[in-house]
Amino acid sequence: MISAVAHPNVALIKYWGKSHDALRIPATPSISIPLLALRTETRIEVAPTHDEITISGQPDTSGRIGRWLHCLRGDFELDIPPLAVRSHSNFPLAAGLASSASGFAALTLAINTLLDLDLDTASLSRLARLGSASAARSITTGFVSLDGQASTHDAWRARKALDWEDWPLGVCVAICSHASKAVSSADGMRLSRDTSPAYTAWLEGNRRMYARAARAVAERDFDALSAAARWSFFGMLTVMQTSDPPLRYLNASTFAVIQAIDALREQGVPVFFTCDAGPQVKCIHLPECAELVEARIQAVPGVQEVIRACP
Ligand code: 2P0
Repeated sequence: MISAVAHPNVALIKYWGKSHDALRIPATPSISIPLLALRTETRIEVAPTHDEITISGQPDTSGRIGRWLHCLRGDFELDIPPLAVRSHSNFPLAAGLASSASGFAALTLAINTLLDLDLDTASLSRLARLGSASAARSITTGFVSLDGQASTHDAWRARKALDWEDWPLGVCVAICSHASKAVSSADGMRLSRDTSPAYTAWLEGNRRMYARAARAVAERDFDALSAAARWSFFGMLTVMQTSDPPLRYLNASTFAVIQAIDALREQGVPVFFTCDAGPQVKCIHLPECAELVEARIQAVPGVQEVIRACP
């Protein structure tokens, strides 16, 4: 039996939209940081006849992992035997906390060990990306970029831009709902690409923000990173809200937390926020103001739980 662990990640520069659906090739590069207190552990062993997949003790009814394994065995010619896969996460699933990222990353790492593939980070991230594009960024920790110059599978891979130890930021997550999302990220992205009049401008602007954020990470410039992340979040939100029908992943508590964080920032506290395809708010801050940020978001009505995800 092989066991592997991966952490979900939160994108500061967002991926929202694909240039190739089946190969999960993003239409825009992204940069993420890990949520180190959140983890998915995946155990695998060879099964007698066919894949048996359970997620938190329940059979995987989505079929998503089975389809990914089928693709690796077929199109990518990996000699993967039938697998018994058991995956457990210590955080709510399908609520915008990137459980598919840590899930596919942990499974990719486990398969790499089981089959003695000895793949490097770039190759592992390409395989994980075929399951869920954000999983490519969970193959390693630290500040991780996912980019590629062309619309080809090989070009799009993750790489570590900076070790976490070199700039260990604080991350607090405000859980604003435990409900599963109504529209999957993949369906939401397709809808945005097909219907949002803001989509092309989003792709162009987000590429510029990616370059700025990469520079900010290299220079450890918190204000510059915050500004790029803010643009990326609101750019993605604009595309979601101008999709037809509009994609509504956030709730009233989400917006209340956003206001609270903006108020702290106006008082000079080094903190910014971002959200994904779910109502949770990830608050990124310099380590010295962890208690202040945590207490402030805990006090927002409707916040159900606050998770200190880093350090
Ligand atoms: C991100 N999200 O960059 C963006 C921001 C959600 C909002 O990556 O279709 O589950 O499996 O590639 O990776 C969530 O999308 O979607 C995501 P697929 P995935 O983190």
